[in-house]
Amino acid sequence: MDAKRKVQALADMAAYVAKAIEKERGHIKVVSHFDCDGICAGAIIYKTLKYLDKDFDISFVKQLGKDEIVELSHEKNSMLILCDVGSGQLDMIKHYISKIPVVVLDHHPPQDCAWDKLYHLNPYFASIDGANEISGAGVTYVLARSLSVQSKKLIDLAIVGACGDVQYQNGEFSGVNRLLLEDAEYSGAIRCEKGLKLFGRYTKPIHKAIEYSTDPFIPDVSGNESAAVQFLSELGIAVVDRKGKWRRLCDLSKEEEKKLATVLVLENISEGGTAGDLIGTIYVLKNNYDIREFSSVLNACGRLEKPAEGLRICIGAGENIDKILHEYRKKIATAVFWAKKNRASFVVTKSATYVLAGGNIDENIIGTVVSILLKKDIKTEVVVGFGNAGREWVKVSTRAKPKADGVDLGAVIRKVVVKLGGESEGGGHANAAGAKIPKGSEMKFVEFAEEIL
Ligand SMILES: [Mn+2]
Repeated sequence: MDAKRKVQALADMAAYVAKAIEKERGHIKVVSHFDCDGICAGAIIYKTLKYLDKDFDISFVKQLGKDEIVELSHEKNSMLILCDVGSGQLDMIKHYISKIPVVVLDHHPPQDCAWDKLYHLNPYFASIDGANEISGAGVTYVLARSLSVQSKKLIDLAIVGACGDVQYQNGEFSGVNRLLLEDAEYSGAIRCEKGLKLFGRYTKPIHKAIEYSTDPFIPDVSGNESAAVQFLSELGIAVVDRKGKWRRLCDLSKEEEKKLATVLVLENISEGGTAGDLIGTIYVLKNNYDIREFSSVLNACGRLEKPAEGLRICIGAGENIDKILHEYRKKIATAVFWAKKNRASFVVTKSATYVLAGGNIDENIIGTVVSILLKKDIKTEVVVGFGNAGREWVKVSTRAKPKADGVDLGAVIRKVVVKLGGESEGGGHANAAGAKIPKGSEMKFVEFAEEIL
């Protein structure tokens, strides 16, 4: 079946789910995931239920576990809508919330479980690959279209959600996401341009875009404003125009952009990347944010535990994008600073550096922090970070240098985690993988990982 027919099949199922929502007159509780995809899904359903004039409220969860489900079961709602979560928790939902209709809009692998009050929309039922071809926001969008024609203009959020879930890979979307992108371009919700793929093309002064660049990470320039200004002036690129206004990447001449691109590409190749990482197609939203840039803003909202602020930003009611990014950078910088000062507490072996951060770096950012450390401060090919995740768990994030040969961190994580009674996250990749392990088992993790590495 081609993608178009699959989408049609999904839309047909959505029409059935939509009827249940249309009929509902009581209070609807919406619960969505707190990452970029979940925030986009939440914003899509929020706007759509507003169009329909429904009585509802929305909240976000880091995960949908037993505690969250039990808490929901005590609330007085007439209907529950779950976005970007739920398909993998059906048994538990059925057990605790069997009296009211439950709508699940999710793209994670579904449990084989159904009951008469469950309205379950999942791409799996339409032979669509939920890991790569559609996100939770995409599924929610398909449903929203069934509920209201006005929801058509929310299509850009379906794309941003997919981007946040890393379904935009090597500069491309596939399957349903690609169809959504074509629709979004056609309707003008997203425009497509070619150029240097640096964040802040329209939204930041060029020296700020350079300063904040982590891909590529420019040694002695990234993270340093005056060095960024110097870097540009050495290239003969003025940071202010004739009227004294800050210039943005979009204000540069083609020649200037080319000059800058050449230097950045060389830098990126020396880090193990390719020219294609930095030059190519850019998808720009109506608010002038690149979709990748906007999805990183929403991910920052999640990691700062401010998903509701992310929703406000999505619906154009939050003007605090810069404030959020500033706060996020500060949080990351504080954590990196801690790691640099507490190097003595790391376990360093021939194969890896183990950053035992405990309560000093939280689970939301440990992955980002170890990625930054690996670029400059860590000599080994592999880094493993441990940060507390609640009272009982520790989040483990592993990263390998792009040049690291023969290392498959996904496989390492899966093997070690089974022995410790933890849970690996997603599939895991050769260069990056994460998991949760029981608190106190960090040194056991080091021991088992060393045997494999
Ligand atoms: Mn998702």
